[in-house]
Amino acid sequence: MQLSIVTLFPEMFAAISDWGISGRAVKQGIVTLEYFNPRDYTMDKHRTVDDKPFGGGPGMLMKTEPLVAAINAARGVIAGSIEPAKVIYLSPQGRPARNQDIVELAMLEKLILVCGRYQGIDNRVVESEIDEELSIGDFVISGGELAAMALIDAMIRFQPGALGADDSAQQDSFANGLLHCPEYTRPQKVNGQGVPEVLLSGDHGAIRSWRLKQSLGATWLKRPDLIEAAELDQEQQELLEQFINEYQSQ
Ligand code: 9WO
Repeated sequence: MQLSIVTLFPEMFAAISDWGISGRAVKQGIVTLEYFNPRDYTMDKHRTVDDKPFGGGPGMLMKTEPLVAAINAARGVIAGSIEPAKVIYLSPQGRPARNQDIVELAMLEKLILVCGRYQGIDNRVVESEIDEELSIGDFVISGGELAAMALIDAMIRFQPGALGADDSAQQDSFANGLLHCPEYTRPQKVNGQGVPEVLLSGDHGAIRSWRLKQSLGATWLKRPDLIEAAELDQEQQELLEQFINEYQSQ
């Protein structure tokens, strides 16, 4: 997968290109990251990348011409392919991204991610250059880079070969749309708190069933919207009913 990133701060992306699972995927060539810095597409002596908003007020916007030039350069480098690359802008005004969006984006051969800074970009650039505006949550951060990195990391995890076999299997178990069950490691007592007995039993069937039940219960408690959307099979419905009964009798 080829990811072209339009950003004033390409160095920030070392956080994903140099570390951990995403870093390994980059080194293995599973994903290719390329950067297009609007500052490199400026024409003036001061290499200006910001500009004042019409209507006045405090704050600046990204200067339009260098931004559009950088986006077009990103399109050009990956031209020669059948399909034009999809262009995504990360902003709090975007549609909230979900796991299924990541799954679908991860299947694309190429993608252009536009990272805004300051108070954002000229709306005509959104209308003419951006295919989709995505958010990673209802909060404002200082620029699109951290949001882009979160998306990229999540997409990398769906690339074949990016995860080890163990992690791949785990990722599968998240695909059911449920929250993860509680986990415990050593020591067996922490601040006088023990570990659920079943996890020490060695009974793999019982452990699997307990974990599924806790997943369903955690999702029901913390994310009722996800339970609503999930299509639970017979076993899952029964385990959730058990969880709810036990929860309500406590
Ligand atoms: C900055 C600002 C400063 C003063 C008054 C109003 C203001 N609004 C903004 C603003 O929204 N800046 C954004 C910074 C412009 C687009 C890039 N930035 C950004 C992206 N912040 N947060 C995101 C983001 C992206 C995806 N998901 C969540 C947040």
